[in-house]
Amino acid sequence: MVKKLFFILISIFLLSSFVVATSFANQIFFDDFQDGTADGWTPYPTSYASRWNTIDDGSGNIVYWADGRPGQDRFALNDFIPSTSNYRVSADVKIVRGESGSHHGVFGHASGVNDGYGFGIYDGDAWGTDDFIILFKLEAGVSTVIESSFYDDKLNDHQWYNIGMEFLGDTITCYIDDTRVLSVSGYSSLGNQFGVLTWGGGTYFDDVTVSPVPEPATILLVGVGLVGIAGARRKLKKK
Ligand SMILES: [Ca+2]
Ligand SMILES: [Ca+2]
Ligand SMILES: [Ca+2]
Repeated sequence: MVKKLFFILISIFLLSSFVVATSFANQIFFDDFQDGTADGWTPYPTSYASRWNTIDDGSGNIVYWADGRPGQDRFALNDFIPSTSNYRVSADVKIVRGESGSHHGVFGHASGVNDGYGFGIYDGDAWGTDDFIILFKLEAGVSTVIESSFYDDKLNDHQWYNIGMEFLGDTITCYIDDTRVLSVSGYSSLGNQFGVLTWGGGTYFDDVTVSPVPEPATILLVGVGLVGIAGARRKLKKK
C-alpha cells in the first residue's frame, strides 16, 4: 500500500515536471525589450526605420514603439527564423495613435515583407466606425484580405491586447488575449519569418513570443507513450 502510494506520488511528480518542462521548452523566441534595444529587429520599409524605437512606456516597462504615420511603418521582422513552420507568434500590442483604417498586430509564415500573413486589430471609435480585426495575405507585395470581421466595440486605444497567430499545416488561427477569433484553412506557409506590424498608426509592442505548435499526432503519441508506461509498470508489478 505504501509502495503504491509512493509510485502514484512519483508519477504525479514526473508528469507535472514533464508538463512544466515542455511548457518552458515550448518558447523558442521571446523579447521583452527590457535591455532597451531592438537588437535583432529590422524595420521595413527601411526609409521609415528611424520611426521604430524602444521607449519607456512610463512605468519602467520598455516597449518597441512604431511612431507611424498613415501608410508608414509597416513591419519589423526579427532575424531569428524558427526551424518549424508550425508555430504561434504573439505580441502584446497597444494602439497609441490610431489612424483611420490603421491596424496593428503580428506577421508570420513570411519570407521578407512582401510575402506572409498579417493579423491586426483596428479601433474605430475616433472615426465613427466599428472596431474590426483583419487577416490578410501578402504575396509578391500584393495584399489580399482573407477575412475582415467587425469586432463589436471591444477594442480601445491605449489598452494592451495579446495578439496571436497560430500556424499549423495550412491552418491559421488568430487570437486576442487567448480567445480564438478567426480560423482559416488552405493557406500554406510562405516562409518561417515573423514580425510585428502597424499599418499606418502609432503602436507599442512588447513580449513578442514564438512557440512551436505540436501536431495533434505528436500529442497523441506522447499520450499513448504515457499510457504504455503505466501499462508496463502494472504488468511488471503483477509478475
Ligand atoms: Ca517590456
Ligand atoms: Ca533587445
Ligand atoms: Ca473601440
